[in-house]
Amino acid sequence: MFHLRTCAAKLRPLTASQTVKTISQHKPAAPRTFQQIRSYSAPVAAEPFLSGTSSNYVEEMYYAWLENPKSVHKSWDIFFRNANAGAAPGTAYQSPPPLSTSLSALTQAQSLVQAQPNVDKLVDDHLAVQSLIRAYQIRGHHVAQLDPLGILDADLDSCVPADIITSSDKLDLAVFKERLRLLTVGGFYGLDESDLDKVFHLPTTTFIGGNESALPLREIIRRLEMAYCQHVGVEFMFINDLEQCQWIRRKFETPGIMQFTTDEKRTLLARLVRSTRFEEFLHRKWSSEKRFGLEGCEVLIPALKTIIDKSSANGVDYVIMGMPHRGRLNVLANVIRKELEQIFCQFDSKLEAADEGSGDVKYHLGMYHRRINRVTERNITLSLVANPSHLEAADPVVMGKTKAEQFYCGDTKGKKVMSILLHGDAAFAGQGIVYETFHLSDLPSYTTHGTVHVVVNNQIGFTTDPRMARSSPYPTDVARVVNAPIFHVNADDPEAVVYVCNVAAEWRSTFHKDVVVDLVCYRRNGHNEMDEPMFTQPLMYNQIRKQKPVLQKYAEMLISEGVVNQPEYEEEISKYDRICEEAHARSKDEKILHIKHWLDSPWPGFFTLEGQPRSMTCPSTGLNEEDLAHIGKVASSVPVEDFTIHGGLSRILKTRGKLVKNRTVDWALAEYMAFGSLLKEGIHIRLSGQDVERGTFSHRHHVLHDQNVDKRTCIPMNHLWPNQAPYTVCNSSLSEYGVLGFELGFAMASPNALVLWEAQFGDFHNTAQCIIDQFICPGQAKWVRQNGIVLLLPHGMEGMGPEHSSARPERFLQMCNDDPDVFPKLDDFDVRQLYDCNWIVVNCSTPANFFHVLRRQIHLPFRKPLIIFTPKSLLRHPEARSSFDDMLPGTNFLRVIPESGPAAQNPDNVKRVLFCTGKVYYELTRERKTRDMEPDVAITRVEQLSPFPFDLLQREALKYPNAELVWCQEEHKNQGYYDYVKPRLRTTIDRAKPVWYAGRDPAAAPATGNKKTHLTELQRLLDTAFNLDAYKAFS
Ligand SMILES: Cc1ncc(C[n+]2csc(CCOP(=O)(O)OP(=O)(O)O)c2C)c(N)n1
Ligand SMILES: [Mg+2]
Repeated sequence: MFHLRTCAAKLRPLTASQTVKTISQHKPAAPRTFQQIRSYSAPVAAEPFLSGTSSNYVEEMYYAWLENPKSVHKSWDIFFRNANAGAAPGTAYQSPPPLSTSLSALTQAQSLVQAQPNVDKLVDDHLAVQSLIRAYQIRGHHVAQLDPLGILDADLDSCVPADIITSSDKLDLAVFKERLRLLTVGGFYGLDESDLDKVFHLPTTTFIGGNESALPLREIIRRLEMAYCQHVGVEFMFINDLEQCQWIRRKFETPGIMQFTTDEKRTLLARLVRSTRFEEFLHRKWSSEKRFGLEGCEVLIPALKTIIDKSSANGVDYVIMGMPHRGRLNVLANVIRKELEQIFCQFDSKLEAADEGSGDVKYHLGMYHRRINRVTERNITLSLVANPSHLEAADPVVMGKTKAEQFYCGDTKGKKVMSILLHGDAAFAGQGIVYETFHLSDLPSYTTHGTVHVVVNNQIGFTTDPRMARSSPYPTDVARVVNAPIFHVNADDPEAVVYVCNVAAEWRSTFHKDVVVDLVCYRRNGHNEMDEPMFTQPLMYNQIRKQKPVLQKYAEMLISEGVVNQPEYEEEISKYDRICEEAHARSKDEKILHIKHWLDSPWPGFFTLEGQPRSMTCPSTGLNEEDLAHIGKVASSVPVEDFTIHGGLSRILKTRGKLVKNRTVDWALAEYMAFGSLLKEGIHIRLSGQDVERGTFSHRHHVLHDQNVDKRTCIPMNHLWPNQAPYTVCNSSLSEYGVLGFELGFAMASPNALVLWEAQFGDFHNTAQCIIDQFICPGQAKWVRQNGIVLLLPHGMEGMGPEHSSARPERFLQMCNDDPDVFPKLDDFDVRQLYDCNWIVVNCSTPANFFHVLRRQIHLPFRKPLIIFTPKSLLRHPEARSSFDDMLPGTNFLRVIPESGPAAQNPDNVKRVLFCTGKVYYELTRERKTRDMEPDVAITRVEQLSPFPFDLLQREALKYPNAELVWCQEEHKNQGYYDYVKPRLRTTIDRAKPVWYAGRDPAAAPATGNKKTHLTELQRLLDTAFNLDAYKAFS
């Protein structure tokens, strides 16, 4: 196979003007009709019927005949065959045979046709040309010159597809001829060299003709090469929508389309100056600091600015961005326009942080900025979401935030708010979250109506060569699953890059679908500025050393074109250098670092101007009787007419109705009450996760389905109050990482929404661990950004096996920031302790407490993530019910539910206090009753595990002076809550007594798969809990 890629030395940007020039040089006389195409010796005009307007008709017949000779009348068939075969003037036409045609007349006509072997070739050749055009459209990108270094193939394959002819003025004619010969001999198209100057009609699926409808083959090939095999490789033919394919073809095939005005070229140069000189400035000032510079892809800055300009011109006024480390500071400085001094002072190692928390390194911080777009003179808000080092993890977060911003401004079509995601080549191909995020892109409750993805494809990931980093041809192949067009572009051709970015932005505003720009570039330095790339990529880096920076190349080109002159260019450079120097001087005045200046999602009005909560109190989260009754009524009815629900559901609603009548709630009703009341208060609620609409355990039923009308649904929660906030409940795709990230992003946009993500079973949050570890747990500490997301994690040992039992409370508790050994010095544990914590972890044992904790989440004057271990069997447990009395005004969430039975009446006689949380409480009380030990054993429920209720548990522990203290859990000893609770409980009593353990033994798996073993284990733990001699041997 020939390797026809050109080497780097042959690379030069092909400008629109060149394109136009070369095309016009080869331009053939404009052929319109078939007789000219073939230059027949017999002008068909000599035919008596061919005159004036009839020629259009004849043309139409001819094209129809070309496609299918049988589609036209026999007389036309014969006529065209004769004409094409070179019949003498006036003889091509033969009267149609009369109906009673004699066999001899037909035979005569047929013999004339058969006598013309060229006829079949004509048809075949046209078909061959159509196939050839299609081959370029499908596979042209494989031979596009995408690598600025000229050493790697962007698709990791040096072969030229067998059905593409690569002629080129750049290529050796002999090579071209050989290739053509191979194609001919191989019989691919049946074309040969002699066909190159024949003129072919162009199908409607190409725009290479411009105003021409036919071109010589040589020109067809040349124009296809111009469109598909230069510095842009367009991957789009997998899109199964004709209009979209046509749109893209028009954008890339129309001759001369890639034209730039002088002003546009100058703007592009100025942007390249900024991008390049910014990195150079940082390098000059802090040569040994890591900054993950953009060198080798400086074109990213004009690329992003183009996308933003174009989108702004199309009506977008808010762009939310996510990006990894590479070039982040440059994007902050030159795209978002963060003050340079704020960036520079991050390099000062002596500056102290003014904010609480850990802070984060400078190339992870976010930003929010509203300004005028200089090109469109329209206001634009730009936000770059802070991100962890975990590559691509911010993708769904950006999407969620974008969705929320669209939601809050009523932008139902994504016309005003959009997202841009940046990626590295290795991460884009390697990280599964990219795929998960793509799969959210077209789901009604998750779509952001198109994201523009930009890949900084420097053809390396740290030290790993792409051939070791992915199995797909391109790093962008994942985008094909959603039919997103992918534009690969040589990043050393700034005009091609800007053109492609314009098309990408236009695509997004036209079709509201994702699109990918793959900037094929290189990395001039190592992975970071301290890294030595020659260890692992010696040849590549030898080439890189020889590579002229793109700014220099482009400046030289514009100077040679007379677009700018040398002094103007130099002045542009010194102007920006001066800006940097002045900002650097100012940065020295900064005395302190404020991470809050890097906030990506400010919540105006929610905090004081100093960023503090407006109060440190939380009102009662109770609700008046009428509202409880009203919500209960709606929850147990179908609020629309003529709507038939499933019989089983009717029974469920009836049961709900009875509960409401008895002033009681179960779990589902408690959730209804919490949601319904917050909606009345204007709080938007969004509940998302797998199968949440009905509820995995079929207890929720927030979306009713008409049994007779397909897709007719009703959400009673949206029929509660006249001016209520909207309720969104949405079944998600089967993704935890993506969807949790999305909801976290949604919750970032506003404090006035209750955003909940429910795991199907608690342990499935495993696959979203990155969002939990990198964003939810430390988000505020790293980025001074609060977030009130709620995680509902079904948890509990029900004999269902190891996989569905544990939401892994131990992991969440291990990441809580409260000190196990220090009793907090606080006047107010109710609110202040919550303010100090990194997240709240609860396990409610009653529906009322679940109701309160959801409402408290919004009524707190600040936002903290809330992790709730939710029950399974308790959803239907007859004792797991709460009275309206526990939800009325004046009631609140109970951090601890103390013993209130006989043991509490005579505390001195109590021999043991069992501390527990969640569902095991019901097993313990039943067992205690069976054993008739109510006066001997007190059972105290810890409802809020973290922050730990030191104050209340101290009270409980001291109340029973003669009792042993035991932590009882159904989980295994190395799991659950024990390790978290034990030291803290001991702190409450100054370590005066031991805290014993009653529960399952340590184990590797969360639960047994054997039902009998499960029950035996349960009985054993209950035996320990109520065997008053159990710990004697140890004390
Ligand atoms: C999830 C994850 N795994 C590994 C890393 C470590 N890491 C940081 S950058 C990098 C290479 C990334 O390559 P690429 O995506 O091509 O971006 P580039 O640095 O080339 O711009 C790696 C492996 C990480 N940050 N996150
Ligand atoms: Mg890379």
